[in-house]
Amino acid sequence: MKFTQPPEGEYEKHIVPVKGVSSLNFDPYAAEVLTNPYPHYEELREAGPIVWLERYGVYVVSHYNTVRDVLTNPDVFCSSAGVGLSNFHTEKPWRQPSIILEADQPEHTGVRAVFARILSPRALKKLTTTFEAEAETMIDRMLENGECDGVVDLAHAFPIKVFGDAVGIMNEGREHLLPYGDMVFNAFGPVNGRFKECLANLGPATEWIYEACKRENLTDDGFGAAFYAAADAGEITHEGAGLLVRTTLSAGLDTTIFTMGNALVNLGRHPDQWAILRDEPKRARAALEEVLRYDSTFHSFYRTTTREIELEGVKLDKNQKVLVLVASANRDPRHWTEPDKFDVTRKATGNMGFGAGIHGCAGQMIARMEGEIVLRTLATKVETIELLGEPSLHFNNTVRGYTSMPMRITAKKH
Ligand code: OVV
Repeated sequence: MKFTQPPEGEYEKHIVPVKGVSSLNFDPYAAEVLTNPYPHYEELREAGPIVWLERYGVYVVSHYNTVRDVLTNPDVFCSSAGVGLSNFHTEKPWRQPSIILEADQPEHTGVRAVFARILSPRALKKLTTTFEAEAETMIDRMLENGECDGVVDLAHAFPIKVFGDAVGIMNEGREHLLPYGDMVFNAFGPVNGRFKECLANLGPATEWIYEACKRENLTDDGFGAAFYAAADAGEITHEGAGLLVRTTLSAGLDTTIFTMGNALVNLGRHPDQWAILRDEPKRARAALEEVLRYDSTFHSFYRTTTREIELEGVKLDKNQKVLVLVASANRDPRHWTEPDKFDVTRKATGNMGFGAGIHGCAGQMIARMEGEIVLRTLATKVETIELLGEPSLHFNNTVRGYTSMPMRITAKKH
């Protein structure tokens, strides 16, 4: 594998390309920023709707409206140059590009339609009872023990089991899913120490994923089989079907796992908000939406300009990378009232945790379904959640979540 980005510490200082735009030495990937990014995002928003990041030679947009404008204008802000810092038009991608994430119209359109049909609400409906039964089993087991790890026993275990089964992958080797996803999400950022360490520890995960995506290794009733059936029908190629299985395994685990962990941490830290949900479990969907807004799992990705364009009064060159900070948009006081308040009763829909526009998360229906079922089942069965010590934060260039969260839970008395 060959990487064309300069190694850490050797980034040249990029000169501000135009007058009238703030230029900062800010590093959105610094460990200190990832530990608590929100005060940094506020500073960034205060510096302007579009800011030049000297260290990486990219613009960053952090205001709600600007983020939405960029995401909903895919003809100018494209995805085919990759949605990470690396520019696929000039640099070799670390893996074969995704045919849905890293593609533009018109090629993207048909692929997206096939993917959307296979993961449509109608197709998901028949999974509801299985997902609910699994959530109940896992939460009952946690209640029996009292002391448990919210991430390991639930946030991690649940998607690995139910989403893995829904795609139809083999049971053996599922421990490779998370490290692979960690690599995928680190690779949207710079080739920094975090990226290199992740790659060095990846082991056989990439090869395992490659095997898991093959038709002969999939069950005949999952999403994976459905992608291959679409290939048989001539809607996509057979290679494309395998790549769509890879998409589900790249995008569908770390994200949902971290989101459920973030939900548990934030509900554990805000007992008043937990009480509101516990007293009315039907609030689960709205509470999940507030978690996605308040502590977004996906923090950032990039777009690349296809031509010269003026954005917020700044003239951007063609082939310019723009960092789109969705987690900052979700805290922008220009859009939200008291954005730094975790409030499960607020109307958090319209948050950009799943992106926006034609590339908005294609798995958001199943992601919401998993999250809602887990939160509703918790709210139905659990009385108190007590965090035992600090949860362990996981550091990744793109996604935010926890690897461990010791807690004590008690059962509701009926
Ligand atoms: C949204 C997302 C994240 C990571 C990977 C992919 C998609 C993919 O299509 O492979």
